[in-house]
Amino acid sequence: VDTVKEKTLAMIKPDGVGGNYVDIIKKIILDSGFFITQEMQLQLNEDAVKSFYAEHSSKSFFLDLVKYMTSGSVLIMVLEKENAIADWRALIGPTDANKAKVTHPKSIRAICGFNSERNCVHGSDSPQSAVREISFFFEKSSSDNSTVIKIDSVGL
Ligand code: DGI
Repeated sequence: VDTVKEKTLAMIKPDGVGGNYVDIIKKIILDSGFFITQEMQLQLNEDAVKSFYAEHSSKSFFLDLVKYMTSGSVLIMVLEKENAIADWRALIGPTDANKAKVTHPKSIRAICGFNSERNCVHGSDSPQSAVREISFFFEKSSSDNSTVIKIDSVGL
């Protein structure tokens, strides 16, 4: 039986990049059997975050989330392996890092997250989200890249 590789979008958020967690997170990713097929460090601006998190625009925490996500650079990665979407979600743990520390102490959010907002990492939550989020960062036409400021781009 052929194994079908799946892609998901992973992001190390500003507290992860700023807190020097990039190397440890990448080690966990590679040790867990994922391939990092694309990566790019970015400084997101407000429009980019509002568009990326549009489904949360009516939430009370939305403006705080925008402020946090624009507070420093992020590292965006495309991860590839069989069952990548669900496996990456399992590896990062629950949204609330405080809960993660109790219920999933080995999860990435338990290791480097702070609370339900500053939770260190992102992962696509469904196949539809993965397609949308990967194309949000990596497959835009060059005339439509005004929402993010690219710091460094590495195609692995
Ligand atoms: O898919 P997740 O990142 O696990 O969670 P989500 O899609 O429900 O929420 C997206 C992000 O919004 C989450 O990573 C951090 C932020 N967020 C979610 N719930 C809360 C929140 N921020 C605050 N301040 N309070 C919340 O309850």
